[in-house]
Amino acid sequence: RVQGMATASTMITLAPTGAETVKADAPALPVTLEELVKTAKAAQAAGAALIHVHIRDEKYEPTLDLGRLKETVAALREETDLIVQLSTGGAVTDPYEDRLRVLDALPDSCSLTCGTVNFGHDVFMNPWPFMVELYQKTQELEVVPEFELFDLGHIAALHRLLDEYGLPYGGKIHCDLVMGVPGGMPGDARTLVAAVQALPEGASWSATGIGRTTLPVMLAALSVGGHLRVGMEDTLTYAKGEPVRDNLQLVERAAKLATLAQRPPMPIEEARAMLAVKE
Ligand code: KMH
Ligand code: ZN
Repeated sequence: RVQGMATASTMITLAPTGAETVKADAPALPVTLEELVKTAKAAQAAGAALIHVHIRDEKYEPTLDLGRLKETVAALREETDLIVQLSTGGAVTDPYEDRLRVLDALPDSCSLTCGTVNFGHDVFMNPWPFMVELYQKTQELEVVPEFELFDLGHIAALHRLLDEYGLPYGGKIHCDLVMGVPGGMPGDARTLVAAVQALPEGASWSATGIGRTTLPVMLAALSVGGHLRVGMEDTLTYAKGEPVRDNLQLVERAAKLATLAQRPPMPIEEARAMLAVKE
């Protein structure tokens, strides 16, 4: 039995915005609160259960402004039933203090990357002491972390984190394999299987493949029993030579493939129970 196997349904996560894409290059990228809420509602209707959120300022630049984050969490809770996950990764230029402060917006969940990784021409910094501080803050504030794993070494760091600091709030372990980042693990089936076999016993997991690895990773994850993350944070090309129309197109494709795989989209209440987010 492969680790984390055997859920009958597929939790679909939408990562609609990210911190890297410029609005002018992808006009459908949701960068205002209104655009984000509209995107979130459509995604929920199409089968998404969780939204991974990065926000932008009035110039559409990435920001970790606490006031805006709180406003975003409140609006998403008001207008949707989605599990709200804030990114603590931010942009590669964001200082650690700002990334820690994200948790004060009290989302249901937050991302927690388990190690430093080359990130294209940049470096996404996640040194051990920062990981520990962030993890302890999730435990204090009762926010469920999603462990972002860009490389196999990050899985070893996750084991160490759990061994030394105990289980996350809620007692469940949920991971996301982020594959195909230039500098991280490749987005292919054999790497996915190796990563899944190394996960902690009983962990749930989703996978996303960046850029052209989107489809191979999605199909491999479905066949091995994983959950899916999709969205314009990770993919701007729908098919060769065809730009993504919008986030909804990506959620709809994920829902369709999951249904074809006999693992239809997971209802939000089931996803809340799987992650053990605070009620
Ligand atoms: N934007 C990347 C540097 C996360 O959201 O936690 C980090 C990232 C991961 O997107
Ligand atoms: Zn992110």
